[in-house]
Formats: sequence, structure tokens, C-alpha cells
Amino acid sequence: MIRYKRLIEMDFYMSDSKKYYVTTPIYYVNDKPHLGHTYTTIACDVLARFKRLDGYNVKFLTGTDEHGLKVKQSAEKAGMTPQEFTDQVSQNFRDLCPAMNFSNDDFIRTTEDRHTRSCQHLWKILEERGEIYLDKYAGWYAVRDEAYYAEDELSDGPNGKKIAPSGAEVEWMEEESYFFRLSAWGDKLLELYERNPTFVMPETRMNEVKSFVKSGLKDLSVSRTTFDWGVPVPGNDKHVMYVWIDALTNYITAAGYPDDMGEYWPADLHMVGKDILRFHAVYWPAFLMAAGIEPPKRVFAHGWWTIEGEKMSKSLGNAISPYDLIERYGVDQSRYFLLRENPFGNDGDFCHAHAINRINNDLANGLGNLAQRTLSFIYKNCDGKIPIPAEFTDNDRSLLKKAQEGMLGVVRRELDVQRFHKALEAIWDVVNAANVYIDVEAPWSLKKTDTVRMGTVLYVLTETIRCLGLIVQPVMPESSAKMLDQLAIEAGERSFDSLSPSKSIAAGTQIPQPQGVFPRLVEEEKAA
Ligand code: ME8
Repeated sequence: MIRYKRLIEMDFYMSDSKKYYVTTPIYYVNDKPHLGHTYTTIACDVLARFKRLDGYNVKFLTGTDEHGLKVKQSAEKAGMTPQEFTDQVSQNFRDLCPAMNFSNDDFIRTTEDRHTRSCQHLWKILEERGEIYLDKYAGWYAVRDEAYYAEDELSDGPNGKKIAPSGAEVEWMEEESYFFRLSAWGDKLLELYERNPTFVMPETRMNEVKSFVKSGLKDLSVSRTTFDWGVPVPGNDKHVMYVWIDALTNYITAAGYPDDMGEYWPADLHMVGKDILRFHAVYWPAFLMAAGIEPPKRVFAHGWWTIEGEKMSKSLGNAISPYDLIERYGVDQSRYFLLRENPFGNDGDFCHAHAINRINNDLANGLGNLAQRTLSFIYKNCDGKIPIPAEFTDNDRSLLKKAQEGMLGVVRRELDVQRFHKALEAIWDVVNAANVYIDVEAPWSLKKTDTVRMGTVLYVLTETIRCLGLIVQPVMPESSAKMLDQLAIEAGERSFDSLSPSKSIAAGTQIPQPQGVFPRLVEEEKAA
């Protein structure tokens, strides 16, 4: 009967258009995945997992951006064809998904047929609508950024070369080019930002985008003739598409464009680093509106990580590999640290000493210790059975209310505005409250004086741990599964509708011998 009800509830959720489509940038295949790429995808993975557990039908997309001059040049350097090269490097990003426990539903490569078809279709629509025209382009081009710069943006670099604001060298290029009439879309973009004030987040980034658009938009060169590693322009094989129009289109390709896009489009969230905000918040909605397609609902630009005070770069050789993080700290611990340490949206400095302290304090001593001391106590003193509670005191009720009722609403609200650090802070308020509770109630003393009360205290703690285990699942899927296994919570009882007093843990449940979930990192003294 219960199971049947659950099925109906699931159906209800699925058909209630509770859908959530979240995307990462598609990463360039000229580099191995590093901390920066991993960070963006972790954030999206947490949102995707959270929404699934909260009853949404989720699509979570990531992938690789494989065209453009930069990739062609990297392939040449490696002595490979662009296709061989992209096959190899794209695989590094694909392999990272299971390694980091990413739950992406799709992995798109811009060299796939579905994507060529989608780009060419979009192009034709834009051309038919008079949004794309053929002309000539001359200007300063930075291969590294795949972008043209205006003369007044440049400075003089060494060897008489000119340098773009990004630090990339530019060269003078002249080519026949197709143009997108971006200049005609300024007002419509400003209207979009007015209509949807959270189209770009955080707010400071919205202001930057608005002032960029208000300063006037120029038409955008959207094809290249100087190389052929790209999607051919339909009807003019001399041209390939500008890598950004090709790249951005991935988000609709994966939703099914040009066929029926079903329920997923418009995307709920494009997560990007601040470096590529302009492409997502200005060019992309302009392309879409020009083609008569609804823009996404939000673009969130997060900050950049530096490494122990330095910019992460290939030349400094200081890029942190995600595999190094996994080896040092574990997958879940790395996921937790990256989202907890730094207000999402701000820049942050990655420092191993901070990682160790944070992981030891919050995970080993905080949540881990709470679960371990409660469950071992039950295992040793109560025949491994969750005790039957007697009447609850105000202190019991207060903790239970926080865990069963208060926490989810706050976490949901914070994650809906991508404030991961605040969501985690709210969860750790409950962890801390439970650790205070166990010390105040001292079940080890009650063992000698009042075993009935001891049972109630242990029940309250176990129920709190169940709620904590449920709510940390999106951030720490493996460790939370271990915690929930230790409480003998069935797989079907782990979605957020189980976060309620009516689904409280059953007294009498037999638990297995508890194992520590978050080992203490031993380097703390050395690093502190
Ligand atoms: O820009 N800190 O790909 P990309 C935080 N292909 N995040 C960082 C980071 C750092 N130090 N370094 C990189 C591209 N990132 C295009 C995208 S989308 C249609 C096309 C993250 O491989 C951040 O999310 O250069 C940034 O936006 C992304 O990696 C850039 O990845």
C-alpha cells in the first residue's frame, strides 16, 4: 500500500512539470580537467542531485567544446589529427564524471552529428530571418581567446606585439565573414534583464552585463575562413562557424533541437565561470531570441580559484588536478570543501591547510563523530536496535523540529539562488546543535541512572542523523549512503519527502556494526 502511494506521488511529480535543466560550460579540449572545471561541475551536480531528491525531473548536461583554431593548433602540436586529438582529450573529461561522482544525464561533444545538425539548423533560421549577413571583417584577433578585440582595448606587449586585456597576443586578421546583427538586440536584451532580474546572478554581475549592453553592441562576426575545424556554414563551405555560436548551441542540441525540445527547454540554469559570462548573458539570449527560441532562465557566474595566492595556469604548472584532490581528501570531502569554503560567486584561494582544517572540523569531528558515537553507543548498549522513545522533552522537540522540518526549507531556498555555502551552513547548524545536545543530554551518564530517558535521547539523535544523512546526499553521495546504510534506511526511503516527522526512523530497527564514515586527516598539525 505504502509503495503504491509512493508511485503515485512520483508520477505526480513527474507530470507536474517540475523539471530542472542545468548545464556546465562545455570545456575546451586543449587542457586536462583541473580544479576550476571540476568546481563548476560539482556545483551543477549538487543542484541536479538535490532537485532529483526533491521530486524534479532533472536533466544535467556537461561535455566538451571541440572546434576552433586553438584546438586545431593543439592537435598539430601533439602530432595528431584534430579528431584523434579531441577523442583523446574529451575522454579525460568524460572519465572525470565517474571519478568525481557526477550524475550527468548526458555528455555532449560538439563534434557529434546531432550537434552539427542542430547548429546548421539554427544558422539557417537566423539567415532566413535576416539576422545573419555576409560582409568583410578586419581586426585584432586573439587565437587563445578565440575573440576579436577593439584597438582601444589593446596594450603593447614584448616584441612589439599587441596584447589583449586577457593577456593573450593578438594579430591583425582580415577575412570575409558572416555577421550576426547583435546591434539590433540591445533593447530586447535590456527588456529581458528587466523582466527577469535574476537572469544573471550574482547581482553585481547583472549590473556589469547591463552596462556592457547599454554601452552599445556591435554586430558579431560569426564565421571564419582561415581554418576548417568547425561546423560548416550551410550553403557556403568556405566558412566554418565561429566557435562560440557552435559552442553555445550545445545547450539546445542536448535538449533535442531542432526536433521537439520536449519539456527541458528553456534551461533553468547555465552555470559558468565569470570569464565567459558575456557570451552566455549577451550573445546567447540574443541568438535565441533572434531565432524565436526562448532564452534560458538564469546564467550564474561563479568566481575563480587561485592556488595558494597565485593564478592557476599551465605555465606556472600549479593547476590542481581533481585526481590529486581525490587522493588526498576523498571525493566527498573535496566536493564538500570546495562548496563550503568560499561564498559561491566570489573568487577564492585554494589552500591545502584550509582544506584539512575544514574537513577535519566539519566532517570528521562534526558530522562523522556525531554519527559514530551515537551508533556505536546503540550497537554496544542497546543490542544494536534503535531504542523506543518515551515522551519527548522541549529540548528533544527543538532538535527534531530543526532536523525534520526547518532544515530542508532553508537549504532549498539557498540552493535556488546558488548559495551553496549558506545551504551547508544551515545543515551544519543542525550538526552543531546535535553535538551540543549529545553533550548536554549525556546518554552515557543516563545509562547508569535512567535507561528509558537514555533510549529517548538516542532515538532523537538517530532521527537527527537520518535527516542529516538525507540532506547531505547531493553534496556527499557516497558518505551519506554509508550513513543511511548504517541506519538501515531503505533505498526507497531516501528522497526528501522522507524528511518529515511522519517518516521518522522506526524504533526497533536493527543496525549493523557502525564504521567511521569520515576519517580524520593526519596532516593537520603539519599543515596548520
Ligand atoms: O571557456 N576557477 O572552456 P574552458 C574556477 N569552451 N573556475 C574555473 C577556473 C578557475 N581557476 N578555470 C576554469 C570555455 N574554470 C568554453 C566554454 S560554453 C558554451 C563554452 C571553469 O575549458 C569555469 O567554469 O576554458 C570556466 O567558465 C570554465 O572552466 C572554462 O572552461
